[in-house]
Amino acid sequence: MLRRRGARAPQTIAADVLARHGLVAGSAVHAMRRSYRAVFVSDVHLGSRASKAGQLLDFLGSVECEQLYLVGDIIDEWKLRGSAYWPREHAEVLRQVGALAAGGVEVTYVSGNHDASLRVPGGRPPLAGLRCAEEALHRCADGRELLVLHGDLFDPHSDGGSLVVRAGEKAYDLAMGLNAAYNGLARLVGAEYRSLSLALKQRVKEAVRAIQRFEEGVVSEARQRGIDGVVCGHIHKAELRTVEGFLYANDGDWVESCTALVEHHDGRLELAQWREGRVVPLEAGKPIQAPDPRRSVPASLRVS
Ligand SMILES: [Mn+2]
Repeated sequence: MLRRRGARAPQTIAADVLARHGLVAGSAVHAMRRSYRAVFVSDVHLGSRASKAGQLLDFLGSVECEQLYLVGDIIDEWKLRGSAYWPREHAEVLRQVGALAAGGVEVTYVSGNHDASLRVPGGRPPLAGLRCAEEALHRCADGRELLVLHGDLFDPHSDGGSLVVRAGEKAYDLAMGLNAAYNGLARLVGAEYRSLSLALKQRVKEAVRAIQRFEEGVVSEARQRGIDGVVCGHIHKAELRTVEGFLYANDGDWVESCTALVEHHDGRLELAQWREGRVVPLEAGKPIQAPDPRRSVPASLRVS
């Protein structure tokens, strides 16, 4: 099937081509990139087939920042244990992160439950030049102090990959899909379908409760430490809001939603999504659209 090309901003593509041929000064290309003070990404799950590593490469290639936080589950050790799946794009993400660190970006890799080997004392960072930690403290340009951690410690099911939450979300999608057809079906076949729908609703309730408990746990940690809020990942649900006066920021994931948390140079925080070949700021509280199923820029035009 033919796919629409050129969804990425044309001037960016042109700049890439010109830069590749040495026809544009580096600073001119820089000027076309979105510039942030800090960028937070998590849950990339490199080594798993679901990882949207290619989209992350495009995203990283179109932004510049002073600090990059990798907020856990960047490498999926659980998957790597059972398979040898490691395509070029996955290696390329680590290479690109290394290049950013070498270029002066302060890169902090906060470990998650899927890359917990980094938590072992003396665990070796996957790349030279990265700061590796279980958690980090980020000071925003406006003075706010945020605890940066993956978040699995607040999920009682994290040893199973937060199955309750994910299964619940799938059930929610299914329930919503069924809902449209439900009334007709129920009339046709009766009580069995009615009880199926009730079971699904129960799963959705459980998932919503699990997410609430997670958010409450994370926020109470900020309260106990006397800081302004938390940046986390883990549950694959991007969010940016204030809970009882504390900031709850979740940078989402690069398995489904292709989202990141960004800090502007004045300290303002924002959620962003890589969609249609560009960075799209997300409005707080609005549902997040599905991202592109595949990379949107032809390989020949990508920044290397
Ligand atoms: Mn996780």
